[in-house]
Amino acid sequence: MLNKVKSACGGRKSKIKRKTKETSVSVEFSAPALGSKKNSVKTPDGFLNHMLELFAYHGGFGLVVKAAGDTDVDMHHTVEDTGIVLGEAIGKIVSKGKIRRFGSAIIPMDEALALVSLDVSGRPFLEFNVKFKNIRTADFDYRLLEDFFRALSVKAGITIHIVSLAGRDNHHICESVFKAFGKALAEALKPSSRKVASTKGLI
Ligand SMILES: [Mn+2]
Repeated sequence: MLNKVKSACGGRKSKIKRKTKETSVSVEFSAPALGSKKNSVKTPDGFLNHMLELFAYHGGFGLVVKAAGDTDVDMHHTVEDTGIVLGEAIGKIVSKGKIRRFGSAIIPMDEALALVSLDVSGRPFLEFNVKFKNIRTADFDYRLLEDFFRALSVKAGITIHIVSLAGRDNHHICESVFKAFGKALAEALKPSSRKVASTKGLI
């Protein structure tokens, strides 16, 4: 993925649409360097919207998400496919320029504290060490967030470590995770003057 580092740093904006028999998802994503602040997140779930808005705001990203799906089944397909398409959108801009590659953030939300550390390396991996107090509220199954981040890591080619260090309230735990993910990704996607961010000479 990152072996295309000789291409221009411009074009740090992407748009991906994906339609299956289960879901229809479109994502527009732009890196902070572009200065876009166009944010609009519309999925069938208010909690997921809230989390994606936090991610975009605190990362300084431009983000437009439109997602619909077979929510009469449950939210699984829609949450996972939103992760797939957001991951593809992120992966698309990564291949177009030289970036710092690593990014980390430790972010609190009241009693909750989350660590997110990323390697935008073309190597998909997810470590999701987050313990929720209850697996779901009436509206949202928190376990789906692991599926969301796994899909994103695979499609974007990012090693993602997410560790919840403290927290009592699930909403706060999730907020600290999504804010930290936004901050860490913004750091990793910053332009780098190096030709290749690896001692191998190729990522
Ligand atoms: Mn909130």
